[in-house]
Amino acid sequence: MSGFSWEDPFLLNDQLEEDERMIGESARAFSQDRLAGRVEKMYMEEGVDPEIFAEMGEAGMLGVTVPEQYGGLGSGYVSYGLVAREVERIDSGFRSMCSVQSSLVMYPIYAYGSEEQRKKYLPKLASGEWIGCFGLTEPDAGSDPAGMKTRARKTEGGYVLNGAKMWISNAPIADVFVVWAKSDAHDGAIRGFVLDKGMKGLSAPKIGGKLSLRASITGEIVLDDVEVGEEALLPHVSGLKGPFGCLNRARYGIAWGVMGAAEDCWFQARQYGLDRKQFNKPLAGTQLYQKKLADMQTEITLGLQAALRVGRLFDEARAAPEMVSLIKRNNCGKALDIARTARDMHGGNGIQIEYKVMRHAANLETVNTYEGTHDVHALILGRAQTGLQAFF
Ligand code: TGC
Ligand code: FAD
Repeated sequence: MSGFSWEDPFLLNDQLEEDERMIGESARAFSQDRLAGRVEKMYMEEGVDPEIFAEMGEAGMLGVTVPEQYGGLGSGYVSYGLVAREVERIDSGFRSMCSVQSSLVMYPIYAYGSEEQRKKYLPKLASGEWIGCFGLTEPDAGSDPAGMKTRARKTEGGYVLNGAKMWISNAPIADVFVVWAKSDAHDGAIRGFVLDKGMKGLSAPKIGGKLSLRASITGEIVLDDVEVGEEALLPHVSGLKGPFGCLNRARYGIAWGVMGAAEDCWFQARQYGLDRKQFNKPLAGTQLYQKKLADMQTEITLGLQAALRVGRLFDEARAAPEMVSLIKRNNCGKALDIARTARDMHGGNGIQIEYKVMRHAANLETVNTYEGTHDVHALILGRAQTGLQAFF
């Protein structure tokens, strides 16, 4: 038998290719050196620092799976997951910025866009010079995006867009807006449009007062008779499978990301228990404390292994959306439990910003909800095994 590595029980690192390991290590160095020192202030002030996009771009962390000819890294889905894990180890809001840019803005432009759209947008999104956002959710259409009210009306040479999107990450600082609307020119099918900041009738007011994901800016998108040319339409996809194709990738990245946040909570809780004495002994020397640490270690180890498996299947083009639902749901739910437990294990100190665990727990409330809630993914998995849809 070989030795046991308590922080990497199944030797995940040994299962990575050399280039994946290097990308993961460089994402860790970037996140620790450039993000860790900024997060507390941003979180407390609900601040935003658009410069982070350019820094991430320079570090090669945007568009990890997009081919190099368009400014991406041309790497695989395991590498993308490893980047998400390292960024979310610092804060889910920073990972959100990354996921939206890479999976929800660059991916649809790459996969569904014209060559002109790819050349115009992808290099500047990859460098972080431009910031992107993705508008699917509406005030009255969240879990049920098919119920959206946003409309694209055909005109000579283009479209006029009207509607409102809600809860849109990055929107108030975005240069590029990927927006989904029902198009009357396509029998009411959902189509994607790429809009530029400054278009007449397009605005993106900030949503303030969030108690979660405070280091990531969120807004509405208001479309008031926004006129666009034919070149704004994403030509190569029609229907809900367009936005869902993007969500499959972002949800997959989240499954890795939340394990990073959970690892941070676990490591913090372990160290706190070793340092803190009550009843003349370290908290970590009590049975209840150790059971909690063992549960954290187990769930994180299994969650990372599952994410790696789905990443490998993604790279082989054999990943099914239901696999992504399974790991998004499991890993988010488990990470949220771990963060709440870590908060408890810190006692009163656990509510302080400097101990990080309550910030992670508050963030993970959002991550458990966006990109398909925990229960919506249960319904997707329930439908897949019974053949019966239980949404309505
Ligand atoms: P349904 O009948 O199931 O499907 C309609 C069409 O879509 C296709 N489809 C998929 N295609 C690819 N991948 C998937 N995962 C797909 N799921 C469905 C399907 O094949 C069908 O195609 P076609 O050609 O036959 O028409 O649709 P439904 O209306 O019954 O959907 C139900 C449900 C619950 C599965 C779905 O609506 C859902 O997943 N709801 C959750 C909504 C959601 O995830 N919103 C996310 C908004 S974006 C966001 O949160 C970003 S946060 C970013 C950050 O800050 O990190
Ligand atoms: P609802 O759909 O109203 O759900 C409320 C509750 O009802 C949930 O518990 C849900 O599980 C449950 N429920 C819903 N339907 C059923 C059913 N059929 N059976 C049983 N239970 C059900 N969206 C974007 O498009 N782009 C973004 O960039 C983006 N960023 C976000 C950032 C933040 C900070 C947040 C909070 C959200 C963001 N979202 C974004 C929106 C997010 O995807 C939605 O909030 C999410 O899909 C849930 O929709 P909803 O909030 O309308 O909740």
